[in-house]
Amino acid sequence: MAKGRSWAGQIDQEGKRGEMMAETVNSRSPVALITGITGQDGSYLAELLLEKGYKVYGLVRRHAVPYFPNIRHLLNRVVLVDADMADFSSLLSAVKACQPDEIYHLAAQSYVGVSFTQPTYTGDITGIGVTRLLESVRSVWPSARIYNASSSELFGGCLAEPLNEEATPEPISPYAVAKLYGHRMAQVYRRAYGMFVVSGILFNHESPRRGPEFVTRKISLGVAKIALGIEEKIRLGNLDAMRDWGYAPEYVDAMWRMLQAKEPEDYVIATGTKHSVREFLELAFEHVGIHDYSEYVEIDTSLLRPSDVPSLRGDPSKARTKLGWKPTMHFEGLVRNMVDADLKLISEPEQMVSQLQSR
Ligand code: NAP
Ligand code: G4F
Repeated sequence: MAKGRSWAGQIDQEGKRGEMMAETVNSRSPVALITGITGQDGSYLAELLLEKGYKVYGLVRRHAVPYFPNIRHLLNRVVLVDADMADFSSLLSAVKACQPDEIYHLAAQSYVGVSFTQPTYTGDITGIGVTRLLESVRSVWPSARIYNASSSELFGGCLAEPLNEEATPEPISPYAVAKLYGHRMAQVYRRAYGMFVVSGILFNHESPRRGPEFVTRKISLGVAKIALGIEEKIRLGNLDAMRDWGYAPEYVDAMWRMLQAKEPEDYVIATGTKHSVREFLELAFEHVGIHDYSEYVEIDTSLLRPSDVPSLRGDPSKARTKLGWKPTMHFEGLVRNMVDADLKLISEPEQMVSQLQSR
């Protein structure tokens, strides 16, 4: 395999350039390694890269019961590699074995709430994990282009909106501090070693593959269960929090575009609009014909965070101008899409059972 293969260059509005290059210039498929392939973003990204003709490796940690619902439909099309973000030697071996052109680093303890109860674990996996990966790549395969999953949580304490790449980070959770550390280390490896490392500062993005503890999926699942008479209530915390919610499949396309750009730069990816948890809740219930949700929702104070980000809204202008990226899914469509998917999932329980797969 030739070292330093690259698709560098400007891409057009439709992102066609990479596809064309794959067909006409590269004699063999580009190779991608995805950490966090079993998660929401990893699964959509794997689909996107397979469509574009990549050979896709996915890094997975050991599970007592391997259960990969998000990628079960891809298991015969991707190669899974065992490694853990806590373990440097396994990451080194993975990078050496795959020799990827592009690495998408998505693995993390990604739940903000848990970062308050597991702050050192979150620092280790979500923060130091980035350095373990960067150092592995620098040691054995430095030509790889690396995407690092940064986060709008960096700006949790910022009051001015919309937030762009120039905003000064003000993290207010252990998760956000860990992400800021990873974000800064990515910049250090870019500057110090000339590596092609970019961070995507992604605002919240959701889908039917979102983990069930995150508020949007918790609501879509809860509403579907209530509509089908399986449950009576949803327990929630802060309904006033506002987020800039986009659609995950569109956000993984932005990740890919960042790695096709000429220069490694960091980008904000967001819709530029925001809504409250309460609005999400109202729309989700409306969608199943319930016009007053109050009897179905209980506020559980144990779900309130020690410090909660009140509001986030991003400015994706740079990504639009330089990457030709723009979101198309609107908030109402996202809510309906998630509720419909969960109504279907719960109505067809055999689907859930068949998701228990061994590798
Ligand atoms: P997710 O669904 O929670 O997926 C996290 C992935 O990380 C899973 O594949 C998980 O594997 C893996 N992982 C966790 N700990 C690991 C470890 N010790 N070693 C190896 N793999 C490990 O997250 P997501 O929503 O797809 O987000 C992807 C990335 O973007 C994350 O870094 C997240 O923090 C960041 N981010 C997400 C959003 C968002 O709104 N979704 C916004 C900004 C940034 P298991 O299946 O084994 O648990
Ligand atoms: O859905 P959430 O848990 O997402 P949060 O905290 O915004 O984090 C997500 O987005 C970040 C990007 O901004 C990512 F970096 C991160 O990895 C993750 O993907 O909570 C959203 C809001 C919070 O204010 C929370 O307090 O919803 C509020 N909320 C209210 N009740 C709840 C609940 N959140 C959860 N998870 N569960 C509730 O019952």
